[in-house]
Amino acid sequence: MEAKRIASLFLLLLIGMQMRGSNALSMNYYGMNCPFVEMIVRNVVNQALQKDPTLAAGLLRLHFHDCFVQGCDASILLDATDGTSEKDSPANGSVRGYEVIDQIKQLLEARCPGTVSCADVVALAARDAVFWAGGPYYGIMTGRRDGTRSRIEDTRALPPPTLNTTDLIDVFVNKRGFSVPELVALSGGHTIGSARCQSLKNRLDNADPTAEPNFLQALSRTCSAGDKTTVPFDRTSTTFDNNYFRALQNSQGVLTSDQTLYNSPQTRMIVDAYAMNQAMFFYNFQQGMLKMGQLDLKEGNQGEIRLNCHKVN
Ligand code: HEM
Ligand SMILES: *[C@@H]1O[C@H](CO)[C@@H](O)[C@H](O)[C@H]1NC(C)=O
Ligand SMILES: CC(=O)N[C@H]1CO[C@H](CO)[C@@H](O)[C@@H]1O
Repeated sequence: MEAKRIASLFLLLLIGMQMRGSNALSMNYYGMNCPFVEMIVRNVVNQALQKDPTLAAGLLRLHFHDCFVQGCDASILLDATDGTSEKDSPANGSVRGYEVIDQIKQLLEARCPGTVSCADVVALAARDAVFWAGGPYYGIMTGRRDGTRSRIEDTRALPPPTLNTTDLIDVFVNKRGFSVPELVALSGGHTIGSARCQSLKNRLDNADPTAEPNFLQALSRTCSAGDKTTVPFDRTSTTFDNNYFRALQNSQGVLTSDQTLYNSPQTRMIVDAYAMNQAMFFYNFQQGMLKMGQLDLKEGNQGEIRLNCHKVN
């Protein structure tokens, strides 16, 4: 009897160690030392989005660009005096929401100094922004640690908007371990926000045949105002819904990397499924976000809890 008890205790211990994994993220990581962290993040995000609903897209993109470069370590937030940090890269041009992260971090440092990482703030803010815009709510693990490296050349890891499905599958599936349905769902992040004309220039210059002609003409007209002019990704660009996929079905995707998902046999059926079934899109988006939020995390005690998100301690 006793031996059996000890064996099952041992088993529980093993499972516990397994669940903590190599990078020690967990649910409610700050439960003991900063119990109100999620409430503080949510309040600041909600207030900021009430003032400017378009910032939801900024906060979501911030998390994506953080995680795809050197892992989710807030490296995108670091400033360089000589213009050579990640945020100085053209790939990060138009990334928005930095001031919301700053405001959250300031409140957190007052409440529980030196406790909550900037990378966790970015992850939580993205989650809350998606929910605020009408998307799915999902619990996320915390305990990320902040990195100390932020180099402009590392942003090569970010996919350019000219990629076709084959290349997107290489970046997301072969290199990062996402499933193809997760790749399509994550691209559905473009259900909120907008792109600058410079990001879709390639389509106008070549009169992209995969774009619906009237739509392309409208884009050209809008973009005659200049490269910095913005174009919404879909009709409801502050609402997180599945209209993005309907737009793709109508050949009204904004970027090459959007429309290609409908025009390629590997992903067309998935676009159709999400256009028909929003719950399926939400579920796979959530799965993809959970995976994205754990890309290349710092092991053990590597990294730090940055006191000011703009600079290393
Ligand atoms: C699949 C590969 C992807 C490519 C090639 C791509 C590319 C782009 C580009 C070029 C822009 C417009 C930037 C500008 O011109 O201002 C953009 C915006 C955006 N991206 Fe992506 N993206 C990708 C995946 C993702 C993912 C995975 C997410 C998040 C889950 C995401 C979220 C966003 C959001 C929310 C915006 C709008 C930002 C705003 O309105 O400020 N993107 N993306
Ligand atoms: C995708 O683009 C690459 C170039 O980046 C090209 O070599 C490849 O043939 C394209 N694939 C398809 C299916 O168009
Ligand atoms: C926030 C920020 O620094 N963005 C920069 C991104 O890269 C472009 C192009 O190099 C800069 O002009 C932006 O200032």
